[in-house]
Amino acid sequence: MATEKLQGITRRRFLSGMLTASAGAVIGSSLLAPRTAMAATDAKSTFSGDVIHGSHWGAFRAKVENGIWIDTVAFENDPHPTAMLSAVREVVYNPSRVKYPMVRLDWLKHGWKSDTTQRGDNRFVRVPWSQALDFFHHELERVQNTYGPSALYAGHSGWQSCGKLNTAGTIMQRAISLHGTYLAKIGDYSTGSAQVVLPYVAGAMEVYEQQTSWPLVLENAKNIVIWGSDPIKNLQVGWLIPDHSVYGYYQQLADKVKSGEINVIHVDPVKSQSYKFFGGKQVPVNPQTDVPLMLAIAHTLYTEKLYDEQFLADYTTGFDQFVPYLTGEKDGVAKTPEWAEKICGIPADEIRELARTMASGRTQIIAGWCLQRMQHGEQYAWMIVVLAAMLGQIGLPGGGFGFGWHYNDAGTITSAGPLMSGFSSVTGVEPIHQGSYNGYSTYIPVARFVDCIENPGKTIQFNGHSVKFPHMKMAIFCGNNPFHHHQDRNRMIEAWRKLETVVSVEHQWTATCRFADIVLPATTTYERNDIEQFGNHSNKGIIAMKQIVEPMFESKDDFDIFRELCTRFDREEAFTGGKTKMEWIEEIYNGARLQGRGIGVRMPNFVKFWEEEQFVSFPEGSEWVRHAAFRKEPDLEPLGTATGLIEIYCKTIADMGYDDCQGHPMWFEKVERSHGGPKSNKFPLHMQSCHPNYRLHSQLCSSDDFRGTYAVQDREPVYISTADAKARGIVSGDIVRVFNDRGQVLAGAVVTDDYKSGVCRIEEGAWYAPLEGGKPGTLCTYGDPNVLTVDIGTSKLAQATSAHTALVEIEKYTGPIPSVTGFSGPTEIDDVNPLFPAMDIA
Ligand SMILES: Nc1nc2c(c(=O)[nH]1)N[C@H]1C(S)=C(S)[C@@H](COP(=O)(O)OP(=O)(O)OC[C@H]3O[C@@H](n4cnc5c(=O)[nH]c(N)nc54)[C@H](O)[C@@H]3O)O[C@H]1N2
Ligand SMILES: Nc1nc2c(c(=O)[nH]1)N[C@H]1C(S)=C(S)[C@@H](COP(=O)(O)OP(=O)(O)OC[C@H]3O[C@@H](n4cnc5c(=O)[nH]c(N)nc54)[C@H](O)[C@@H]3O)O[C@H]1N2
Ligand SMILES: [Mo]
Repeated sequence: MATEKLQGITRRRFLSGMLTASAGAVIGSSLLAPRTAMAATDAKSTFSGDVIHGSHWGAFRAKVENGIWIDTVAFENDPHPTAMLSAVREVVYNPSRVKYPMVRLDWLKHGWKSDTTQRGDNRFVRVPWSQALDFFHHELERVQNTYGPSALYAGHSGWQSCGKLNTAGTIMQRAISLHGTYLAKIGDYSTGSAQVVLPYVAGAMEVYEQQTSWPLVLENAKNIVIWGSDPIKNLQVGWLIPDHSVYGYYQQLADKVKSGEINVIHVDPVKSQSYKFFGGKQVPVNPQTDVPLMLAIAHTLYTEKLYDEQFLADYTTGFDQFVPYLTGEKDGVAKTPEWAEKICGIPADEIRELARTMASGRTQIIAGWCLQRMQHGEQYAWMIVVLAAMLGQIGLPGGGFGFGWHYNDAGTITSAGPLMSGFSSVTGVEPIHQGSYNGYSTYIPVARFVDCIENPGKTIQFNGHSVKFPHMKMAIFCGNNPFHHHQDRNRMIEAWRKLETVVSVEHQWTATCRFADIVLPATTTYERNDIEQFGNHSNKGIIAMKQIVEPMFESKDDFDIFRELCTRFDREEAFTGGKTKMEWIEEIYNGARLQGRGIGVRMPNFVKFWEEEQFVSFPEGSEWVRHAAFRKEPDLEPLGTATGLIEIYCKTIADMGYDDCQGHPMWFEKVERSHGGPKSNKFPLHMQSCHPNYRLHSQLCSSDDFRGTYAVQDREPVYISTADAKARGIVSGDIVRVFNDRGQVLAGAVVTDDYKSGVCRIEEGAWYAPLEGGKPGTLCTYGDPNVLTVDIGTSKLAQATSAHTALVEIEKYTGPIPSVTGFSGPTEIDDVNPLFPAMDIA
């Protein structure tokens, strides 16, 4: 651990796990004084010892003394643990813990007729569990009977904890769908536009799939182009438990870059963690202008005849329709490097050089997701495929494109072990309520959900369909945090007032809890038993996730919360399937064991696994090349597109007739864009809200001690370039106000040469901490970037989030400095009659 003085503020910085030789050196010693543990625990257990568990940050052994978790040691089979692991213990004990079932003050008085402008002022009343669940059930009944299923929104998903049994969102959906049908969501925030466009273009979503094995890439690639991706930062976490072995390959890549064997190019306006880790050359493109840059590369490949005509003929369709756009024959604008330079900021000669380099040998394109999380994000994903098709190396080791390299241990070799199934949201039991949707859509694109609340009756286009927004009246959130992840916070606060009842099932008192009516305290994964696969794409084995400490306060497992809800409408048996939680874990394990037997992988029986071994590892699998089967036998292994080929021109999309996503990839101007684009006169800085280096979204933000290692004067850092800071009289350590027409936040300045001038960043997941809770436009005292982002769909095709289309201005903050409001739990009002005689929820 290094201690660094920064403008009078001490910022403890943890060395990143992957940079150190031994795991023990990072996580082993107690990094954090366990003061929160001592202060908050109500441990009844006197257990002392080590407990194995797993998380999105990796597997570990918790050291427990007298029922209190005091330290965290990385799992011995994790060669590159993340520093974030030291923050997970705090999730159990921190002051933001949801302790009891709570009901919002005015909702308790007036039920669904409450004053919804009170939401967000954080006044809540503690109620008994039975009462809270009665309210919940009552509201489900009322909404189904009064409005029908389209008024109930219960499909929202998110980064619930891992564990094959306790998947919070699945549990919630299983219980709610036993009661009634509801308004569902489609898509996700992560890859919302790529996952809609790529099946038309490349036949698969591409984003969540395994990638070519790293050993083959290291052996065959001459160039690796990392386009808007930061794998070193983003591979720290996984959807399941990451095993972090992939960092070994990145270490080898670093060696090959150093020795000149592999040439890495990072197309990124920022010097990323990956750039710093394995080096290479940076192409600092202006934000949101990658499509012009790619078009100019394509133009160069075309005019200099550097493209693979044979590959285009054999494996693709529609190049002919794309060329007239490229040359300008179609719209009078040739997409030359000179044309692109003015938009993307990269000199024309450098663009030509980049094209020639990419065509000079085997080139692997590694594409990230941030770029498809902006307006017209579909075009970027599509254009990456077109470039790779022109280079003609799709399906060769170390060539072609991949959209999932920075995610879930991708590029590791998948083991030969069985895959565990998990608890399911589907029971086969009919719901009690199956009312009519009254002509409204049965689903909404997930990132349009606030649009839906705000504009009932409005019809939008989505992927060739019309979606008519229903009147949403009740929403349930479990295992996600919309008051961090959704865009344009102030618009959201106003729209939210139209909802009659909001339920949040959580273990951290997030802003979503503050804006809910009924808050139910869930256990953390560390307070219950579960089982999970170790390694995502790698599937290295199975690990026991054993309960570390007793559930704190009145928290209950999601499983029990929803089981008890189901007893209220006589569906408990259907919910549990007649099994206890431990029986489910055993069944899930035994399913894998049986599968293992079929493929020659022997696993111990459950008791031996659970009580003694606690981890089984699987034998090595074989190396694999993405798209190789298609390249080898395009007729026998066609892609899942309409033609079975890569679609450079897509008739299906063209026939939808959308102005903002047409038959082939194109450059569209954005509603706002830095470096001379729209609105840049008023708000000159492009604000990135990339994924955090020291959190998983909003998770771990409430770990006070860990937050103290990166916060600046208690605020979320805003990274700003040296030139932009100087022009504004800002130095590192200053509290600044970041603002635009949508809102304003305080943040702590970190001035850095890593950022191109005109680009700044506040990492997503910083908790919303309003100065005046519930008031639209109020100052956020901590630095939630989604106060500043725009809430529009990417296009009519995918309607995904456009979070990364956002301009801001930054100024030194000179007003009175408010304390941070976000991390202290609810304001408990206790002078309300506990029998709730005034409640009028009928
Ligand atoms: N501006 C901007 N916004 C973004 C993004 C961006 O790049 N920029 N990225 C988007 C992306 S890609 C994503 S995936 C989303 C992420 O959005 P979310 O998935 O909503 O983010 P998390 O902070 O992981 O929220 C998970 C919540 O579940 C809770 N939780 C954890 N375990 C349990 C459990 O066992 N039971 C229950 N009941 N709750 C639990 C956690 O405490 C936490 O509050 O954010 C999106 N928002
Ligand atoms: N540590 C950590 N890792 C995570 C997560 C986390 O919360 N924390 N979340 C996980 C999840 S749910 C997801 S969806 C993925 C997200 O994965 P991504 O969306 O790919 O990740 P980001 O970090 O947002 O952005 C990646 C890179 O894009 C660059 N970039 C931004 N704008 C532009 C641009 O206009 N042009 C170019 N060329 N580059 C640009 C950024 O500078 C950054 O280096 O990460 C996963 N991994
Ligand atoms: Mo995501």
